[in-house]
Amino acid sequence: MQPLIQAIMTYTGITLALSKGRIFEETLPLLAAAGITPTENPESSRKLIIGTNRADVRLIIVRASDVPTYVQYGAADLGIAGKDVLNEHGGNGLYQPLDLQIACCRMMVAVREGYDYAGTVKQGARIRVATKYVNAAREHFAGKGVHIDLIKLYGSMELAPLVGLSDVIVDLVSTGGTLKANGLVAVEHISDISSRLIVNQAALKLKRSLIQPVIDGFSSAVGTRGAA
Ligand code: PRT
Ligand code: MG
Repeated sequence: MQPLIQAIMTYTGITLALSKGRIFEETLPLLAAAGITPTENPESSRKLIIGTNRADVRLIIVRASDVPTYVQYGAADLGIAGKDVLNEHGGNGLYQPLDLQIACCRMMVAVREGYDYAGTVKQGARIRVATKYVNAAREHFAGKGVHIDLIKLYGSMELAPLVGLSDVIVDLVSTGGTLKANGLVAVEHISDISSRLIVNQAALKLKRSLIQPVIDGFSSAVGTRGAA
């Protein structure tokens, strides 16, 4: 086996799964509080396994929606994922010790400007809903007693009502700029979203001496920020 592959496969430290972009950026201060500094920036590096200043801690960079899967199967010991992603994944076998209060946004129902959402709901008409968040959407509309046809998309949901694919979308909104730029308006708030630390339960038992200090470091950083 090549030395690099062997080192990767026989790694005995802990592995934290993260996605690039906002989650990585907002996790950096938490990592710093736990005494961990990545040796490379995933935005500029093509590497998917990133070392840190600590020989016993490494990061893997995966798609946001794949983070729970890596942790569930123990390919990563810990991960950071949005509540939206965890809700769609189901969270099976994952311990969620901390709300990190990062990458905050709201899950909303949005429509084309001028679309009579309240009227359509009142009439009891079926509504076509395009979204990546099918579990959340199903749960939300079932709770309201509204019948829907769900159309699963993987991104750019904002386009769907503009070209007649759907009547409404369920999407995440942070500044509201994307909705506005596409002539959409939010008509209903479904839930507040933030990112959670997730931990593989078997790994927590086997590697508690390495994992618990990371949980504690993150926890005190979140607490301090909340008090500031
Ligand atoms: O991009 P990719 O398809 O790989 O996956 P992803 O979109 O799930 O990942 P990423 O990195 O974009 O988001 C990671 C996590 O950040 C999500 O799972 C959320 O928990 C959280 N988050 C916080 C957001 C937003 N804010 C957000 N604004 N995720 C996505 N958005 C998108 C939203 O879908 C919409 O298209 O940004 C757009 C709206 O932003 P505003 O500021 O214009 O309102
Ligand atoms: Mg994205």
